[in-house]
Amino acid sequence: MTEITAPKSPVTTAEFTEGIREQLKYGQGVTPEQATPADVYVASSLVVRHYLQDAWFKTQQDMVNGHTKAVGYLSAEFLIGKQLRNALLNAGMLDQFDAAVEGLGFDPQTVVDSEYEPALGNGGLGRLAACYVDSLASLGVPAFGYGIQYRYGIFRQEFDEEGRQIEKPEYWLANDEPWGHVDYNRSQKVSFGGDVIEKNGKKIWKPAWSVRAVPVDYMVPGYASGRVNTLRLWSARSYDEFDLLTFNKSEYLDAVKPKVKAEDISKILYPEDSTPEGKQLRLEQQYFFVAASIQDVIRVFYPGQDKPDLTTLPEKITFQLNDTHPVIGIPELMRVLIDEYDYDWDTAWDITTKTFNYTCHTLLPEALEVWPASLIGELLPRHLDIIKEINQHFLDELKTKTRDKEKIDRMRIVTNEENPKVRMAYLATAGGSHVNGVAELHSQLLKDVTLRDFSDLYPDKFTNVTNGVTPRRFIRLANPRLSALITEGLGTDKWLSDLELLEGLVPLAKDDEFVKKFAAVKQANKEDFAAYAKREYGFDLDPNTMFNSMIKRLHEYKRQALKILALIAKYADIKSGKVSIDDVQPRTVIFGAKAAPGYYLAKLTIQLINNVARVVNNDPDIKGKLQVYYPWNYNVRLAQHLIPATDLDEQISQAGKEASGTGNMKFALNGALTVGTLDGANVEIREKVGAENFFLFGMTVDEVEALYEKGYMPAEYYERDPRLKAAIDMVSDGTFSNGDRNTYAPLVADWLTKDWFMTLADFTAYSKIQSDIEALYRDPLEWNRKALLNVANSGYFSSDRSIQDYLERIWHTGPLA
Ligand code: GFP
Repeated sequence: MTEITAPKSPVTTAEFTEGIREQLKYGQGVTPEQATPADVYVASSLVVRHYLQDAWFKTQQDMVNGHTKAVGYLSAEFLIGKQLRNALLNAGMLDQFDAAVEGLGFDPQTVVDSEYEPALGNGGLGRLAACYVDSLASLGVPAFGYGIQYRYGIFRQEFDEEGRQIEKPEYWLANDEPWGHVDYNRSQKVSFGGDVIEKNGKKIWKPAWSVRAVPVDYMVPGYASGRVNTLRLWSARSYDEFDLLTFNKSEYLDAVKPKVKAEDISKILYPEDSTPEGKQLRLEQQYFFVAASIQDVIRVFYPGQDKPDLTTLPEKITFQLNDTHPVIGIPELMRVLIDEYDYDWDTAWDITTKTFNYTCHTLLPEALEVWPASLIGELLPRHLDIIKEINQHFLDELKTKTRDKEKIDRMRIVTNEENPKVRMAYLATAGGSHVNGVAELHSQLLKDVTLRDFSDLYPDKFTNVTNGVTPRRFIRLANPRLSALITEGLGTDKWLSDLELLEGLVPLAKDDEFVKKFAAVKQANKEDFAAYAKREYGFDLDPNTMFNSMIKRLHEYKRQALKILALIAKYADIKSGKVSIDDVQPRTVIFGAKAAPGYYLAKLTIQLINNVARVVNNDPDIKGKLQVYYPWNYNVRLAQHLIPATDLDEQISQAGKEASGTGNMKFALNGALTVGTLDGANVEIREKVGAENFFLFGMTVDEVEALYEKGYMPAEYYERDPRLKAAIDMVSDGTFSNGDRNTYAPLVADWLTKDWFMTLADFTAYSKIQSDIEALYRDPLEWNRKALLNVANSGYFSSDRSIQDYLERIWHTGPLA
């Protein structure tokens, strides 16, 4: 018998129905007959919040009154995706919702689809933060996610007639947003600019202006844990509109900032930062949310205390810095402790270093933030003082650890040059207890290369936590058919909170009947996706072809260029008659990616992909055997539809550049096979699922390094491989630009003369592995057996396991009693 562990619902269908009726009447002001699906969506969301309210209170009370240290996850991005279905699942109300909504005459899916996706992140980093808050709540660990409620999230991507990316503002807050509770009564003041004066030997910061940070609270219900944590996203408001009666006059004088300028702070995710104003705005954002969060933590954990004993702070909370964006929190906590609560330097430093930890998500040196000291000085003069002092203390400490002067110089937090800079990753490493990378290989490279000097002198600070993804959203919600089959195979649905139970499916890979059921799930998902793509984009996908996806930020190191060049080479093979069309294994290639608005080569790559799609899809010689689609505006929703329908996924970054990847985990867990390099978490995925169930190709980290060392000449590869040459020539000769030879010239020039991420060097190996892929795909039973083994052996990649690792290795805390 199937054992069901799904959360018990706190609500019956009748109660849910009544709740919706009430909300429609008193909240939306409509009768069920007048209501639109969007009204029912808002009403249903509020019903869910209503039933979560008590658990939310209790979680907070237990957190504040108990002795379990909480986690404060500080992140500039939380790419949370749509909330309603996820909240229903975690709270155990899915069936009640479906029945209630149907009873009122609505289609549940249409209601759920009315939700506008909060686009509060860019890619993997932001989605990881969202998976982590889900897992923290599901494990019952008290936690806050702290970030920004951007009014405009990541831009909405469109393509113009030429296939170029157009960025449109993403005004996701245009409609009712029932999940975020705006709490004006718990706002915080955040100040900027001004000067530092000295009075009685004490430094005092006299800021020039302040903004009001208003918390917007999102409930984060755990799956079957009965716990509800908080995601607190700050929204910037002007004091211009503030109620003067309740606000101290003298304070108000420095508070005046025009509404527009103040509200700009939380207006947009990643403002363009090529100008000094853009840079300043980013720093304003970073300081804004960490300063508000630190004050908020003191408010929450030391309620009503004028002189709290903040030496206990590290017992109350541990702050995880998600990349360098929140690192300004380190000098901010020092400032609060020293200037506002009169602690001496050493005590403040002790508290600070015990409270912070830092996760690094990159290996690209340019992605480690470095701020001009002058900018910090202008915007946060007191913080610059403190950073300089941290730097000095740190250099003194280093002198006690090594005599290597060059090494000490390399490790400076504030560089020693005419226009000094502050290295935020170094500040985070010096100012926190632990530093972690996000996959084994990445953590090793952090120690060996990126932060080598630090790991030499502080080896104990360094650790690894391999990323993970939540099985609730990415299997149960995204792939209900597979979920049902897994539950059938295992005889329990406990795998949803203990994903390693998936191993129980391994023996079933020998059972042809089960493998066929698994194949039928994939086929049905492909048909669903084809229908979705038709509805949403007008595409005509053939579900009887291999679905081959590459979805991730568009970046040269991720090498979308490798994929498109291989595709063009295949097209050229067919056009030149080298390959007969009848021998071509039908394949549908699907891209999803946004490029940063100022990233020229990435945008040109998008244009190329769109035009390859246009030419190939319309070429009668191809007979539909090779199809390329690029659904615009890739987001969490599209990922949830596409991942379950994918046969083959691409993880083809240059070895040593992708910190981890999390898409790779989602695909493996949904039964796609991966073609990939030995990079990031691919290495661990391949170890777990078995080398025979993973298509490996390309140079290793050592080979890449050796080639850089030797002097990489991409043109040699172009000359050597005629297929590569044919593909690049086709890009140059105007085939994909209506005869214009200039369109892609900068891209081609870069490939032939620079090609920093060695796309050309890996091309031949990548092409070769395609025949293995196609041979296996011709044997559906074997393909699906391997795909099933990917699912069965990927349980390790649950974000619940990642959080367990953080608890043991870094946070040293656990679930509420
Ligand atoms: C970044 C890294 C990825 C990593 C995620 C989460 O994501 O390798 O998996 O952070 O740690 F690059 P992207 O912004 O590239 O998606």
